[in-house]
Amino acid sequence: MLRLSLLCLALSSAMPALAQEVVQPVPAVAPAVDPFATYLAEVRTRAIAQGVTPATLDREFAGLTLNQRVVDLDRQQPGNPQSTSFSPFAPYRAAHVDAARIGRGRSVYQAQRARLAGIERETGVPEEIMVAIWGHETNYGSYTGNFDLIRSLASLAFDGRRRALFEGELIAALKMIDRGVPRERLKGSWAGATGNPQFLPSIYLRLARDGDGDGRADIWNSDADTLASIAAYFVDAGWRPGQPWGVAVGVPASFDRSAITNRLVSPRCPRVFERHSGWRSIAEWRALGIAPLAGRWPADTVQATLIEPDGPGETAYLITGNYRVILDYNCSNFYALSVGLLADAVAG
Ligand SMILES: [Ca+2]
Repeated sequence: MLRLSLLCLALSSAMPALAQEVVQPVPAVAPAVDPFATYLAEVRTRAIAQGVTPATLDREFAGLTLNQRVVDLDRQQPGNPQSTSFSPFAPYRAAHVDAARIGRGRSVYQAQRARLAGIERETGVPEEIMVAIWGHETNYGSYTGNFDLIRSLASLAFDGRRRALFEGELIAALKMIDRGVPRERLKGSWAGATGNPQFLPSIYLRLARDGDGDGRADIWNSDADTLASIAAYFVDAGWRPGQPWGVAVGVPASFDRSAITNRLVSPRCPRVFERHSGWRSIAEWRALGIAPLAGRWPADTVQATLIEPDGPGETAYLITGNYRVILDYNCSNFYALSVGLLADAVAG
């Protein structure tokens, strides 16, 4: 009831002409207007314009309150473009590509082998890459997040630091409910990612797939739907079948890094891309003295950039266009390297 009255207040404040027609004594103290409820009333209008049903909005916004915790978590996100130092990759790798995650990945790989092979035949996305994404996102489905998505996204949109992003995702989540996804299934990370592959709602609407043929894309409970959806994401992001994500390489001590500098500034997560060298073919890298440490050496014509995540003298990687597809899933060099290395370990 309290929520309903606040919503009415918000609505009336947005419609002064209507309010004037109601003859009421002026209260001595102006009633407190809940800015969150006012904002939800604005979102309601925009969501209806995008096709969300009023009944869904009435039901899902009733009693909705701001979750200050997700706002605090969002504000703790790193955002220091002035800093020029980078933390080393090795400790991250030790924590994320550990024996437990590799072992569990191999079990999943074996258990899902027929299904994975079928999806790879159809999409060109390697079996072990699908497994590694699943492993990285939710430890193969063992934790998918428990935040109520509607509340988190509404809170983050209201906070406004990235309003366009989060309001769009809030409206996409409401569309999911209109499509029949129950609200109680819409749980996830504080930032709105949900299910085994941790898709944002807009990604779900665009790319979630029904892999087991029951007519629903159930990325929360169905392994088949989860893997088919991850593959659909990779196809959409431009995965090139037959190319590795990258290879571990050794760099000669005398290597002249000034000759391979990348002078382009990426419009998208520039801090991630500025750590990559310029592009060269594998044949050119070989001519420069770069040597593979193990595994497959891509074909001579494949284009790759060099990244030295632990600095000179440590293991480096030649990374291909497919590495950038992994970055599309989550724009972090540590994430993409770990996914690639976990995939190699699972398949190896
Ligand atoms: Ca299904």
